[in-house]
Amino acid sequence: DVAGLHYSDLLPHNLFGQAPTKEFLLKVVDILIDYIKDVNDRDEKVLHFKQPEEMLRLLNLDLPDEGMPLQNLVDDCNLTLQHQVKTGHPRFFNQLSCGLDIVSMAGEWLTATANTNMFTYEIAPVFILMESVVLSKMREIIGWKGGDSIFAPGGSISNMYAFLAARHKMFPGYKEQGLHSIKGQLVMYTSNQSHYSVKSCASVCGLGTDNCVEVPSDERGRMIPSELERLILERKSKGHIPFFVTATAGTTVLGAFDPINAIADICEKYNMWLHIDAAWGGGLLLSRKYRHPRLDGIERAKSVTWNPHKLMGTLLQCSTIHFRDNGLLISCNQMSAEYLFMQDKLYDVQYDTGDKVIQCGRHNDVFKLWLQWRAKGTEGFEKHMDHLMELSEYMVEKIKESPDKFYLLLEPEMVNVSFWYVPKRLRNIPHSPKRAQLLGEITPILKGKMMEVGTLMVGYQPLNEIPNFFRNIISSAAVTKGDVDFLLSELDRLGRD
Ligand code: ABU
Repeated sequence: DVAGLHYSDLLPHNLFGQAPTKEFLLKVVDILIDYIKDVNDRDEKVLHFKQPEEMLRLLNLDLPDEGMPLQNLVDDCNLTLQHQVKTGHPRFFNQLSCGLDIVSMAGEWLTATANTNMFTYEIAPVFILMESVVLSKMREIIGWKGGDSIFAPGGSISNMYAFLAARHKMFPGYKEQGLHSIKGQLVMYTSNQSHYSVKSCASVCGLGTDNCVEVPSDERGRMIPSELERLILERKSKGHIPFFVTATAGTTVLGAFDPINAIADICEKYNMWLHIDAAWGGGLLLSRKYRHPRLDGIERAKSVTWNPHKLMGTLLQCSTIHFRDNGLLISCNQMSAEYLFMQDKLYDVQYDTGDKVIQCGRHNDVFKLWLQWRAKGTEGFEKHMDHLMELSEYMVEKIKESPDKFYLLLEPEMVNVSFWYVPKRLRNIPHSPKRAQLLGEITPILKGKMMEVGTLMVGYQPLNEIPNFFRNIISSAAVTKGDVDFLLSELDRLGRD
């Protein structure tokens, strides 16, 4: 019992604090283990939705002047998880990152306990070596020998690292002299289905969003290479400098794969840097069955973003950026802070990876992935990818078996299944833009019901001219065919007129 105990009773404040520290931590771990049990219990709800005002009334989030007893903290932990959406629940289909991999989670616990910063070998010797092993394995899977990589805080920042390295390689004077060293307007290209971080990078890095050209995509959401070439020539004719293309391997909404080889041919022709944003689809590199033809040609890119916290199920966050050439990251980002990256240390300072990045403090994102990889093996990841893809194929089949109740928007290339639920009153009438608009109006209403009932969660969004539709994601190892059956029947139950 921790009643009556306070922060000051714990280590390191209390020299004899081992027993109360253990007691407190075991109480917290009990809560975590209960939560893990609930996450995996299909009789438990995915969420207990409350409006923010009601949530604020239920919780006491005040920061007191005087510290509270440890029992209050244990209660806080309990209450926090009670109100958390169970993203690891087998009926959570809402986000690209979901599931709760137990080994990866254990890794995250250890990471928190080690509580180290990832800038120097000096203070993170084992984790720095692990990064090197894991990242070179990932580059080998991409199809490269050598190269360099780094863990970054999310796919958006990983994409930005690619942009920075590309600009540095092609315009090395930028680092010291800034924008004025480049005589002409730089232009970057990406498809109109790509992640918004690409456009954001144009804004943050001084190009302006007008110089991030959106290339049209085909009916399945894949960049049209002839359009890319047309738009490159259009800007060249204005004297601009097209230099960077981001192709997407697994778009956020449709899960589409841009045709990498055709895009690589164009990049080579015009001497442009090809970056692949495979934050979402990169996991399929681990599947011999599904990586082809989707990721064919990825080895021709100069940089690749790949987020293990998505398809691979590693705990958030775990994002990586890989470069075909070695030496670029350090040359681009090195600031040689003398207080951290001294050159006369006891060991080979090449292991001080912190000078390769634009941040200083860097979270340890490798251990949970390394531990998970040890547990599953590369073959285990391959089985996981094949399983997710097969389940998605099963869902598509089931949707096609009920064309009156569900409208499949397109044959997916990945685990994103895009569809409308069709209520009774809209069945048996031919599909038309008007009917699509009505289905689009129903979608958020149905999502609202889903959240109020709490039995499942599926995301929705509009896409260009397409009104709101459901985007179902199967990227959690917890999902079974039974859960897919439940999802469709529950949607039908909630969607009854
Ligand atoms: N970075 C894209 C994540 C979007 C999603 O989970 O839906």
